[in-house]
Amino acid sequence: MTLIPFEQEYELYHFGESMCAQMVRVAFAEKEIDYKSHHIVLCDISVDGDNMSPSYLAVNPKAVVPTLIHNGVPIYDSCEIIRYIDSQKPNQGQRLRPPDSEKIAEIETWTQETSMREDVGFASTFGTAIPAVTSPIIGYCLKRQPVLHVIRTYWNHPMKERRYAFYIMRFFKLPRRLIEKAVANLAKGLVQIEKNLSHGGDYMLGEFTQIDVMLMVHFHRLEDVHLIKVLEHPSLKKTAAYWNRLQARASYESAITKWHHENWREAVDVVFNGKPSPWLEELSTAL
Ligand SMILES: N[C@@H](CCC(=O)N[C@@H](CS)C(=O)NCC(=O)O)C(=O)O
Repeated sequence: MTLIPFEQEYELYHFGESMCAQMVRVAFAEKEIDYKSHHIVLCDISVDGDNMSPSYLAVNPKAVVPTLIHNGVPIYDSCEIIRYIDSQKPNQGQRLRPPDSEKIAEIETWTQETSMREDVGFASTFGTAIPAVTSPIIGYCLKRQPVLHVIRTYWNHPMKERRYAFYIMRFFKLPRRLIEKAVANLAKGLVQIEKNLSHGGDYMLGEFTQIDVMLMVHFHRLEDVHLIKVLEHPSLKKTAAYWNRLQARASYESAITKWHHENWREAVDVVFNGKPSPWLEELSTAL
C-alpha cells in the first residue's frame, strides 16, 4: 500500500460544508482526538476548488472528501472513518459504538439509512435524500462559475456519474420526481426518528452514539435547505427537542458551525431569500 506523506498521527482532508466531512469532524470532536486539518475546498463550491487537483487525487483517487490519513495510511468513507477512530480509542472521549451487539446492529441499520452511500439509488434513503434537496444550493454555486471551467473540471471527475450530476445541476435542475422521492424518504426517516425517541432518552439509543453524530449533520443541513420548520409539526415534538439537545453539544459548534464557508452561506441566502423551502409543505404533509 502506498503511504501518504504525513506529519501528525491523524490528518484529515475535509471541506467545511461537506456533510460527510462534518460527520467525521463531529466524531473527532466527540472523541477528543486532535488532527491536522487539510481544508480542501470543493470544485462545485468555488472556482478555486482543489478536490480535483493532482495533489489531492494522490490522497484520494475518487476526488471526494473526507479522507483520514492515520500514520500515512488512507482511510476513505465517513462511516469507515468513524468506525475506525472509535475502535482506535474506544475509551477516549465519547464512545460512539458501545460494546453491545444489539446496539451495534441498530447503529449499522441507521448508518445504512443515513450515510452518503454510493450503492443505493439517489434519494432512496434518508442519507441520499438530503443531497437531492440540497441541489439548488450546489446548482447556484456552479452557476457562479464560467461554463467552460465547469465543463472542463467535471469532464475529468473520476466518478463518471458525478460528472453528469454536476452538469445537470449547472445547466438544468434535478427532475421533479427525484425531489418528490427525496421528500417522501425524508418524511419516512423523520417519522422513524420520532418513533425511536419514544423510549424517552436523550439520544437515539439513550446514550450518544454514531447515529446521533450522523443525525446532527442531517438536521443542520435541513436548516440550510430551509426545511427545518418541519420539526414544528405536532407529530415531531420529540425530534424537535432532540435537535435542540444535539445543537447544545460542544461538537456542534466546533465541528459544524465554526466551519461555515462564505460561498455556501451566500448561496443559501440567495437561493432561499429568507423564505422556507418550496418543499416544506409537501414534507409536512407526507409525515
Ligand atoms: N461515501 C463517501 C462519500 C464522499 C462524498 O461524496 N463526499 C462529497 C462531499 S459530502 C464530495 O467530496 N463531493 C465532491 C465531488 O463529488 O466532487 C463518504 O461517506 O465519505
